[in-house]
Amino acid sequence: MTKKWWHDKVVYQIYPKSFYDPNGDGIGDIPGIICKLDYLRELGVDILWLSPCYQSPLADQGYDISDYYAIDPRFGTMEDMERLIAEAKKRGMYILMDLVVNHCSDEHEWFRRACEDPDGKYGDFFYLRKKEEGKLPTNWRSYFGGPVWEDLPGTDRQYLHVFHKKQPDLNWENPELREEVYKNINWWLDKGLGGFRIDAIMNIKKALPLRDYEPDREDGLSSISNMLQDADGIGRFLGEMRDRTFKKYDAFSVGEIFNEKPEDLPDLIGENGYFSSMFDFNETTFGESPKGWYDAAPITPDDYKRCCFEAQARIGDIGFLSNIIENHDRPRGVSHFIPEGECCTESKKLLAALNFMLRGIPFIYQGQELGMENTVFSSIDEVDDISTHDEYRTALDAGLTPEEALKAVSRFSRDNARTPMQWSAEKNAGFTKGTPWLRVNPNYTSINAAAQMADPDSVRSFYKRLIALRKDPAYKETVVYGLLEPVWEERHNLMAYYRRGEKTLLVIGNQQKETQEVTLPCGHTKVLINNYPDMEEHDGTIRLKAYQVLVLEMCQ
Ligand code: TEU
Ligand code: CA
Repeated sequence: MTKKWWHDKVVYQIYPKSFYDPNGDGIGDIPGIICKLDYLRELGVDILWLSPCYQSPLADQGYDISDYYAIDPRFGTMEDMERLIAEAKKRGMYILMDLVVNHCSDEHEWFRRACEDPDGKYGDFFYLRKKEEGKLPTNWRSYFGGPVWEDLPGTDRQYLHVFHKKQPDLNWENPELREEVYKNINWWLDKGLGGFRIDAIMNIKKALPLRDYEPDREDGLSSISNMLQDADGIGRFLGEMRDRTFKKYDAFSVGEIFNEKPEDLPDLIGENGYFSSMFDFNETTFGESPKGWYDAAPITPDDYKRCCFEAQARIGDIGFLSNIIENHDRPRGVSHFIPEGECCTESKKLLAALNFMLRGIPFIYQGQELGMENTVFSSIDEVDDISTHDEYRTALDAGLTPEEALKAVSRFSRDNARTPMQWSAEKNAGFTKGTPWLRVNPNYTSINAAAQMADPDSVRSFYKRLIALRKDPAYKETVVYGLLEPVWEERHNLMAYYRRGEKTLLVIGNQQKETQEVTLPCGHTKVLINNYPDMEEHDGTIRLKAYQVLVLEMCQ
């Protein structure tokens, strides 16, 4: 495998709106990120991925862009963005922006011009169809609920939106549109970005001609995934985008890719793949139901282990996955993956180490390093996220009571990850001096960065140690490139694997509160990571405490 500059990096995802708000309008901003660069440098992360901060009506919190060349004034100015890139560079850090080009905003100039003249140049930037009385062009269900077709204002057409109706899909079949996208990417790369995280990219290729699919709910509509399975030929677009943009800059690109076929992995992230990396969503999507969030199955520690190993086996030596515990679309990982009632400092550290030591590029979502947890919603009115509102309606339609529906969607709500970053025990968790746009999680008085920075046993201090191990010249080659080999796979609530490179490391995690023993196949020379002050060992047998996790250097 050809070595790349991003292989040994650690990425930190920032959700700008909820990160830090120095000017007190309740909305996090780019100057706020600059204020916290030293905090991030101290943690040890190298690459910062910013969720969108382009000009946007924020119908989907910035994933609806109305000008790709402007920063939304609520987040700052273009000068702030340039300053952020420069200040990060001074600290040896890279900035990634979010590339959202499956769709734009209905307030983008292209869309306005399409409304003015649907038969003109910009009409063909979108998927427009003649409106027919009583019949939609296709029966696809939008990701955010309801049909994907909406009337194009002032015309006799309808336009396609696989996400929200304020997010019209762009027509990638049109070469002029593609040119606009590449121009935009290169414009940003010229500003000195390290690369992009690429949003919802597998949706850019539609199965043509557009047609109906088998309805899969009572609403008579069909999930977008049914259409996507039928869509061939995305490689032509992705390869062209790579060659025209990322490749020329040796930029890092990480694709948000769902439902890929195993045989496509080499094309996606292999040598000269379309992307540098792609997320492993195997764990986060486990248990999802086509019916909706209310019907999702919980994930057990054994499922978690299986999902990780499956993803690792599938990718093998083909390329580098990007490993996540959570992101801005998911509940907090510690609340989701740790069995109910057992979320504590030890179990949080265990989850951190088991994920961080996998082969691939570790991503940390803001607050994950503190073990931030899901919040509590006492009413659906406290929820901002459009996806949660849609899933709530779906649950009610399925016959759940309002209380049951709220409980069901609270487990998955994207707002769990979007509550303000917990900086300190001061008012509003030190996030803002004004009124935060989304309520702060009330547990900030005990879970916050200030307290954890002062505590060598905090979750954050543990993350720092994991990051330091990845960068330690003695272990780096093994942690970054070492092959992963599962061990004791059939044992219940035990996840263990070797990383074999220049050295041999053994990662062992006891995923339960009851102790359990493992007998090592050979001796070890060093305990590199331990979430307890000690390790109980007799004659090569280790007695693991509740949620104990270890990284051992083994005798060769
Ligand atoms: O998410 C893409 C995606 O597939 C979503 O449907 C995801 O499964 C959903 O958010 C779960 O509720 C990306 C972004 O990460 C997300 O924030 C955006 O809302 C979406 O694209 C549209 O841009
Ligand atoms: Ca602000």
